[in-house]
Amino acid sequence: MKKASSRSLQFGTDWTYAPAPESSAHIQFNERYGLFINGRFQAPSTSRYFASINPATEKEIARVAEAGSSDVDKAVRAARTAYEKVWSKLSPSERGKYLFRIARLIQENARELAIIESMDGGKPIRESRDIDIPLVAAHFFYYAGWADKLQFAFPGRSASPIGVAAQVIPWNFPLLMAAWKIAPALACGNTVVLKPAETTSLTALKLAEILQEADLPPGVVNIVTGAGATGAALVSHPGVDKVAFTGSTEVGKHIMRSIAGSGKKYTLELGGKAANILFEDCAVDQAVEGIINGIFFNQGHVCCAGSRLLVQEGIAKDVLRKLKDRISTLIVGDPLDKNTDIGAINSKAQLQKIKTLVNAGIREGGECWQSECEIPSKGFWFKPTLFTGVAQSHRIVQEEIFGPVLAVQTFRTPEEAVEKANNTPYGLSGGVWTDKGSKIFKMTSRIRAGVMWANTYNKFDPASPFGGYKESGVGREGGLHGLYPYVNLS
Ligand code: TAP
Repeated sequence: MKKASSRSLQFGTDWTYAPAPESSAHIQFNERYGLFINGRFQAPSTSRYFASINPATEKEIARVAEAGSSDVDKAVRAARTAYEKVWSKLSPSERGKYLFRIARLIQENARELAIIESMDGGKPIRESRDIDIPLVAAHFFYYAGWADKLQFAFPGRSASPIGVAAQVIPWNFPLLMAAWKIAPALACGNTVVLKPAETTSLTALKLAEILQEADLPPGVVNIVTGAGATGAALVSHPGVDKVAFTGSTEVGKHIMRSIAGSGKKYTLELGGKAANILFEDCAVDQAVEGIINGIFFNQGHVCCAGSRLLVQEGIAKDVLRKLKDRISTLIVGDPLDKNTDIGAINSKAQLQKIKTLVNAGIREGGECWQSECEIPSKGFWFKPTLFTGVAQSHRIVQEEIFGPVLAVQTFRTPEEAVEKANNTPYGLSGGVWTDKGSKIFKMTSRIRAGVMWANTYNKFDPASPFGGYKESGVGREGGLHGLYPYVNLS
């Protein structure tokens, strides 16, 4: 029995959960992974490999190839050949069959993929097992269904594929972001070169093995691993027809500049600073659970994380007390343990970024409160944190933190809540908690955000579109809307 933790204090007893780790004994990693080009793994022209480490232990899991510009060129050429000779010529129903096969193989390998995602990225196994991987399969199933029904997606118009798509993804939902990108591209008849994030390439490389098992024709999907320079070489390659990027606003702006005037189509899914808005008439306990899910889910490594809380003055005291009580029960630790609520921060650099912004929040006069939970001595961790007494101009209110840190402000009227919610450079998502349907419609129609949840938070479905306003991005992914970026319509 472990020593009483903050969780046990909450219940006034001296018990706590016994460890319940998911076994990783059966997971096999290669010592090193090559680039996946034209249907097979190959050594990079650079001869360089970088380490992919487990952020919970700081131990190396495997080494991953660093693609140079000639590798990127090779991958784009392979994708072009596959596009012209095979994929665009295949009947839509045959394309759909491949996607269904990939979806089923993802389901068959779900447990292994979930464990690798947690080991490589630091997210709790409960999330990778119950959210990430099921959604990955769901996206492939969903777009498999569209492959031979594009005439119904665009009635009265004719849809043709665009060509080669360059897709660059971040580290917070590694395999899910790959699925968001690859599935609609392939369903519409395009071929792909994907660049995963440097810290989380392993599930994309496992996906490459699944694509081999599915007998996907060589070159239809190519995966080039590496750092930012590899991504930059890919998006600016002249053989690319469409760029799909998910990541930070800073890199998104850089990409936009680098492809300006090239005629390439593009979608950019960027950062966010969402507000959860709690009205006095909301169901407070459910709302507190929603706030916890909105910001502490996946260590706050979520673009649409509810990193701001706007609470109506009359219930502010009660909500804060309940929030602190609930935060005190959250278990931070081993991502592979099924009891863990908050896993490891993805990298040392990200941990540093979180610390910098939290320190800025304290310097600017915010009142910082942290859970007293224990954290492991090795690895990258950040305790769930809450800021009160913050002003709209504070960095902690304006900037994306991408960590388990919540900034709390109060409001008196719906107008003030709308004003504050909209007053950041972002517009990706938000949440409204109230008993009144009319208030939900009034608020959601006035908040400039691509996704609004009402009396819930962080719910995803492949059939529903996702994307931002302002500096949160351009274009939509998911659902019927997610087909548009991958077709030319006539
Ligand atoms: P970034 O640093 O922007 O990296 C995203 C991807 O771009 C990575 O694969 C990165 O490679 C690559 N990259 C870096 N510099 C590049 C360049 N000059 N040209 C082309 N590619 C480049 O973001 P991140 O830190 O991985 O992810 C966190 C960000 O993603 C947050 O801002 C979050 O809000 C956003 N995000 C948005 C969404 C949606 S749907 N809006 C979803 C998830 C995440 P390396 O990793 O190897 O540097």
